[in-house]
Amino acid sequence: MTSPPPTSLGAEPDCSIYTPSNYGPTFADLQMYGPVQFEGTMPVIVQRRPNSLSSWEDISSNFTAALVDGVGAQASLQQSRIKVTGTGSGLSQNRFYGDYEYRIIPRTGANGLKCRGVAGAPDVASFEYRFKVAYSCSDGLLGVFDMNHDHDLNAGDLSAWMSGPADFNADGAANSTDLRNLVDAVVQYQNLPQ
Ligand SMILES: [Ca+2]
Ligand SMILES: [Ca+2]
Repeated sequence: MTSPPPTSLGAEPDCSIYTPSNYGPTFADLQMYGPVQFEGTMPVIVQRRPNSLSSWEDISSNFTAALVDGVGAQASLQQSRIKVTGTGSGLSQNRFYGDYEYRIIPRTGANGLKCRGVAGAPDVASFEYRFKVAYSCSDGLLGVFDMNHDHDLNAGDLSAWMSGPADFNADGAANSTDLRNLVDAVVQYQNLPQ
């Protein structure tokens, strides 16, 4: 996985490049700020959608989660990382399949993600990890921001947004923040090597 400059998508911007020959990563690692614990097999919810105009599809049943130690700068944080691995059947079910946008959010309640070593083991603070698995960075940007579906990102998409504003960062409001995300995406797209 390579990490080109982030898009302005969501709270956790990311742009991952995968080639058609490997279809997407089979797991995602989520490093927490401290040790965590959970009951059951899936303390997070995994959702995907083909583009920003589509509804999220819950695909949590295609994945299982394991608790692992931190690595690198977080090596001292034991049992602080959640490894979410695809276990479904078939290429589009056993991995983070290409050309979808994903989001991972913690469950709450009995099978939720809890703070380990904290009195009462409360739920972790809510978070939303979002990423797009695309065959190229340009495709990733197009998939989310190509408002007028002409396979280009330019001023036409800004006009289309003005006519029908979209909520890119999923905060429930289509407003100037989303417009700024779109402008950033247009600039980034125009600057990509062609
Ligand atoms: Ca367009
Ligand atoms: Ca918004």
